[in-house]
Amino acid sequence: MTKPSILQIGPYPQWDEEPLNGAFAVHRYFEAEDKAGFLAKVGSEIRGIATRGELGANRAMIEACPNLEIISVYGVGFDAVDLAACRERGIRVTNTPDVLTNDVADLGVAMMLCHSRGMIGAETWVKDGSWAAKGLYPLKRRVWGRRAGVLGLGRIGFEVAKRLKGFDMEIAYSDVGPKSFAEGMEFIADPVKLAERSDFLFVTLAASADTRHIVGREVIAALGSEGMLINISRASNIDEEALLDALESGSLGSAALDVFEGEPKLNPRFLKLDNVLVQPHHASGTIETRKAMGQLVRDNLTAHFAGNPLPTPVL
Ligand code: 8YV
Repeated sequence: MTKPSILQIGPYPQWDEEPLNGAFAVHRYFEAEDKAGFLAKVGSEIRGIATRGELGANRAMIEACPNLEIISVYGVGFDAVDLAACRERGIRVTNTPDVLTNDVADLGVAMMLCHSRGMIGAETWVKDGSWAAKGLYPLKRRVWGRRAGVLGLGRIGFEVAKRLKGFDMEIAYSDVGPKSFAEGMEFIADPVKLAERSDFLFVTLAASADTRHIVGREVIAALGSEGMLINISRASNIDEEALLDALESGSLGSAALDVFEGEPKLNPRFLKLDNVLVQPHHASGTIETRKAMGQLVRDNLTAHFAGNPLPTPVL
């Protein structure tokens, strides 16, 4: 039996490459120098796309593959897949929810702790001899007992909130409506009001056209000069220009960010700031979780080509 042809949009760890190549005829898009030429050559063979959360598949790519049946996303976020183009042609879409939830929540909380307590600067203080030469490290801000806001109480937001309870924090959240499972958390519909009463604001919303720049100038101003913004969702949820302006002027206290517009290239303004903690979009980046994500990408493709129900369908 001939193996179904797959277009692979970005690299995966070796432990995924081997089984993927075993089960499918894999065309490595990310290695092609002339991407358009590559697509023109292999496009008609392609029945599946294996991509990554942040890379997705746009309309031009989907159109270049007239026999495409399924897009399997290595990530929970599918905002970079053109769903309208998929719907028009009945193309199935899958993602990798649940398996990454705890790791993403862990990194969000770790970023809050690390940044609030100034741990990166503190390490430099030790290693560059400042401790011995200058003495005590400047005092930083407490985490426990303060007020946290969670913008988007989905799977990841809920796990963030659960962890924050362990720090005796006062937790509130915004979502499309109150959630029955949000015990001990205050529901505040308006993100501006949520930011106003929060010391730490976690952005844990699934990104879509509707949530674009939901954290805009008003929310950032409401969080204020003592507040910290933590983003473990997608850059598009935040107005990055407004964020940079506020971090530069000090009207926002600080930010801890795992995602950026145009990543992996960052706006160079971020690199000059001491009040921002930057991370390379690795909230799901543990060996355990990435293995589970890779397995789910393959399980979805395998189920589709065997005519079985998809384990984690989006469309
Ligand atoms: C990436 C993610 O997919 O889950 C998501 O939506 O963005 C991440 O898990 C991951 O970095 C692999 O590319």
